Amino acid sequence: MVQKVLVLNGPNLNLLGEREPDLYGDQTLEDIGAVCQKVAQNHGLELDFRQSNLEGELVSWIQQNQYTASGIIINAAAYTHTSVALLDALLTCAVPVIEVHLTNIYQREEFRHNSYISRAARGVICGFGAHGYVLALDAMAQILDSNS
Ligand code: CA2
Repeated sequence: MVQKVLVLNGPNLNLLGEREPDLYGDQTLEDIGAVCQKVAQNHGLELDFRQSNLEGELVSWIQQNQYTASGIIINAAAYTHTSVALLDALLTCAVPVIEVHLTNIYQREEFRHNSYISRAARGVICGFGAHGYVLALDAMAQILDSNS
C-alpha cells in the first residue's frame, strides 16, 4: 500500500511569494506544494499538503491523520514558538515527525529560538528556504524505507 505523508503549514505561509521575499523567498506555497508532489511521487509516496491559519484546525488534521499518515512534516510557522496544543497533538502520533522552517530561526529574534514542537520531532530542518521541504521529504522517505 502507498504510504501517505502529511505536510502541514501554519499561519501566514499562504502569503509566501507575495510579501517579504527577501526573508522567505519568492516561491508561493502552491509552488512548494507542486515541487513536493513531484518529490513524493519519485519516492513512491502519496502527499497531502495543507495550510491553515488556525491552530485548532492544524490540531484536528493531526488527529484525523494519526492512523492514516505514515509521517508528518510540519512548518508550524508562528505556532512553533507558542503552541503546546500542537506539541501534544504531535506527541500522540506514533509516526515520525519532521519540523521544517524556511529561515534559520536561530539567526533571528530570540523568541524564535524556542520551538515547542521540536520535542515531538525526529529532526529539524531550518535555513534552507523552500528546499528544506525537499530535504524533509527525502529524510522521511529514508525513515519510512528503513521502517518497512
Ligand atoms: O522560517 C519559517 O519557516 C518560519 O516558520 C516562518 C514563520 C515564523 O513565524 C517562524 O518563526 C519561522 C512565519 C511565516 C510567515 O510567512 C510569511 C510569508 C510571507 C509574508 C509574510 C509572512
